[in-house]
Amino acid sequence: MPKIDVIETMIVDVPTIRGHVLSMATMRTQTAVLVRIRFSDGSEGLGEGTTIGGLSYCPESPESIQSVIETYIAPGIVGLDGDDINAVTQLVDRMVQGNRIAKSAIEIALWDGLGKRLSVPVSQLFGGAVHKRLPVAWTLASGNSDTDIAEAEEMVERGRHNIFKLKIGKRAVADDVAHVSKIAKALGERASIRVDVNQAWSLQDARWGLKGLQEAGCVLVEQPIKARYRHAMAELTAKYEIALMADEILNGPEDALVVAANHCADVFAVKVAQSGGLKRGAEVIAIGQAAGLGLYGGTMLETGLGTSAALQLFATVDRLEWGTELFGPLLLTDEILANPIVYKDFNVEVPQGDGIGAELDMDKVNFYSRDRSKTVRAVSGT
Ligand code: MUC
Ligand code: MG
Repeated sequence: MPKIDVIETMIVDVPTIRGHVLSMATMRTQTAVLVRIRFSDGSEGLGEGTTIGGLSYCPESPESIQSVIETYIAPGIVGLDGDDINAVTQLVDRMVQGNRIAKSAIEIALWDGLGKRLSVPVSQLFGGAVHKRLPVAWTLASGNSDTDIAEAEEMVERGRHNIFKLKIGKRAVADDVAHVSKIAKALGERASIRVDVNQAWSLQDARWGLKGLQEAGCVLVEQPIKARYRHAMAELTAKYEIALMADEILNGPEDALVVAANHCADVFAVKVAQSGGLKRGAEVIAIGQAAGLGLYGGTMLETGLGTSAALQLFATVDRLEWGTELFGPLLLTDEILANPIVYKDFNVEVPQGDGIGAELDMDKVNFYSRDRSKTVRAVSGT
């Protein structure tokens, strides 16, 4: 029995290639929490739990994710059988309320360890991959329309992306609509244009915003208003042709059920971390499929590690009608994987190795690591 022996966490701060201007924060660095589980048979599993913009996106921060793992999760699961992922995650759910990103980091490391021990990719453990590559969007968020157009032109030219998500919600609605319209006109038929408001609008703003966006040729709007305004989300979904995508409202299968049952969205942005792990992510997907909603492979702007894990799951999904946005590693100035994910022909390739298919470049990890790596050791008798 491969027991969970040692759980290590590391926080890495990696600069972004430019300021990433979101309605609630401007990112100049991405902070990822990496997890390594060492098992008693010598095998290892890697995981990642990452959020966006410190505490500005959701109630978990990189520091809370690390602290929850070290203080509450690790001591409770050290010594358990690493192959029994359901037993471990069900225990974690009883010990720890909420904190989905922390739970996800551990759960990914458990799947990675199991896949490596069985010499299969994690996608195989979820029934098998049906895609080798998936369409991948890029986010335009420089804060300037002309810079965004130049960036998008270059991406299209290089064959890297032709789906663009524009981050809006910081300016007045009319200015945002003008910004989107300018970019949509410049790119024309060569690209699909979507926006993410990250909850910044009031319902009144959203009524004008959605009208303007659909006239500008934008095909999808993500989380325009606060997640708690479910009825308003339903009103907007019913009233406009432009597809409405649920993001911050969607924290796991329970929320997915509520969103689907109340017609609060046309599309689910499925995020592994926000769902609480790969299995919970699969449950969100199943609810979306059962409700006839569109699916989109979302990101928390993870490094290549979390991105590889998400690819293992999304590769198993019949149809991701809206593609994915698994470009996280490309937003960073440096690569922390020894085997970087391949992006080409407007697609991201699904890593082929065992487990999640990602190996860390430890020199890079140590270089970007905060000066505080901790280890929780197994107690005797386990
Ligand atoms: C979000 O809210 O969807 C995903 C892509 C990106 O640029 O930011 C994230 C967060
Ligand atoms: Mg979003």
